Amino acid sequence: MNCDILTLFPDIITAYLNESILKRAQEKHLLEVKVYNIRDFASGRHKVVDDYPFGGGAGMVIKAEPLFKAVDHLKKDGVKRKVILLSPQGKPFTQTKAEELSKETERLVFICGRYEGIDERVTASLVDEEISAGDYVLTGGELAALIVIDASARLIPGTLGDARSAEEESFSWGLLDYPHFTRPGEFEGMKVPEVLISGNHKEIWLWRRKEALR
Ligand code: 4H7
Repeated sequence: MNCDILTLFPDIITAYLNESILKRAQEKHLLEVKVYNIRDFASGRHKVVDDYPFGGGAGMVIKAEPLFKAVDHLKKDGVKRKVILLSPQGKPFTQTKAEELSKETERLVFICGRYEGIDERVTASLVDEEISAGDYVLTGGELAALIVIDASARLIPGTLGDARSAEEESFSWGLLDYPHFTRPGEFEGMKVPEVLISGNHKEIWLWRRKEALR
């Protein structure tokens, strides 16, 4: 997976991506993420990225120009890219979509909006796909982009350290998980189910499936 992220708050993105599983995926070159500050593509001495919307209304909107310039800059290498906007209007993100993106060979550009949103001409002429992380409003698109990248990248073969966790995740109980227990076998009077302590592999497997579907 190859991603370019356009944001006004690059630190939010790097803070999350430079930890744990996603950090390792990048080290293994299974995931490549480049983060760009939209402000670096704004013109003028003050590098203004937002403006009042035509027709009034509360708040500011990200201007079209810096976003077009940023995408133009990325496309200078002649490589085709799919431009994705994270927005509450987008198509709801699902595990199926994550699987699709994990196999995507085209480079992906994620645009993270802020303020009241972005100039509609960006959505209309620059954006190929609009995705929503869920039916709620966020302060910015950064959290939504991280959700989409996190859920997708962990499905790239080789990303999860333990091959078994990838296998178990894609197992027949689908998105459902079963309860997990760690030592001690009894904690403040609460016991680990007997089958997990003394059961054989098949019994444990049946118990987990039953619990996942409960
Ligand atoms: C694009 C357009 C994604 C991005 C508008 C982004 C929820 C999601 C944003 C907006 C997002 C999601 C700006 C409209 C903030 C609302 C208060 C950024 N919110 N916003 N306004 N569900 N916000 O994926």
